[in-house]
Amino acid sequence: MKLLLTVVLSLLLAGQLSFVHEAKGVAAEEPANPEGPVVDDGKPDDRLPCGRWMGGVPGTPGHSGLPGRDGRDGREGPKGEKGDPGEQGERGEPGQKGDPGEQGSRGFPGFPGQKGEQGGGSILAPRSAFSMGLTSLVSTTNKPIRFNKLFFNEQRHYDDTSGKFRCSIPGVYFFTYHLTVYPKDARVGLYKNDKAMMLTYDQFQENNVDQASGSIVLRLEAGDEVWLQVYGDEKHGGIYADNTNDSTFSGFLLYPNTPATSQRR
Ligand SMILES: *[C@@H]1O[C@H](CO)[C@@H](O)[C@H](O)[C@H]1NC(C)=O
Ligand SMILES: [Ca+2]
Repeated sequence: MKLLLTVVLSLLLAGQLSFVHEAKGVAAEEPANPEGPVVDDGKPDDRLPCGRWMGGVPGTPGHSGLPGRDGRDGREGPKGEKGDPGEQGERGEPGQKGDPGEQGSRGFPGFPGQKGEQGGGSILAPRSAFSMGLTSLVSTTNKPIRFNKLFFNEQRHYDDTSGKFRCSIPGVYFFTYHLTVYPKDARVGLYKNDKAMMLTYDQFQENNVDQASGSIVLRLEAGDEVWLQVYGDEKHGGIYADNTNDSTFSGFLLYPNTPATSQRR
């Protein structure tokens, strides 16, 4: 197509050139290019009408013209096929640690455990407990207070004649006392085998009734004795009781010694 256009343009240009030669009256001159347009060199007369001219030999094709301008863009082609997937990228650096999440909901309860093995020793647990009270004012200061009002003394480990608890089952014991103080100060000691383990002091207030109390946990061996006794002289013997104001002394075995623990104190 482009070639054809070039040929047509060349022919047109050749025609124009021959016309120019005639118009300037230089048609007689031999053209520099031997292949240039051949002109009748008989009698040049540019005033003669074209009709009278004899048809000459066709000229040689002219030079190629300048390249034409670019054509318009073609229509958009159909969409191409999907390409192959790209290669996997390099592994990135690990991110920062996130905030702790919220606590989850409570789970289901677990299955019950297996039944334990039968324990050794006696089926009946060793027992030792007492709870005694006073029936009247304490008059003596140099010997154990005799609690002879019975609340509980099934094993008879508390002796209300001597006023002492006597240990039969080695183990750990709990003792407690709650005393009414009247009409003078009270200072009482909890003794274990002639040694005061703890002391309680209450100052009596005039026109009043006071209380003194104490508690202790002790490990005892068989034969150990525990009791309460006024600590000091007679002016500290204000330990009192009547029908409506009790003073009590209680104790019980918390747990017995195992064979391993009975060695140590
Ligand atoms: C014993 O308690 C009663 C109230 O129950 C009281 O009126 C009385 O004064 C108390 N006894 C003594 C010696 O204070
Ligand atoms: Ca007091």
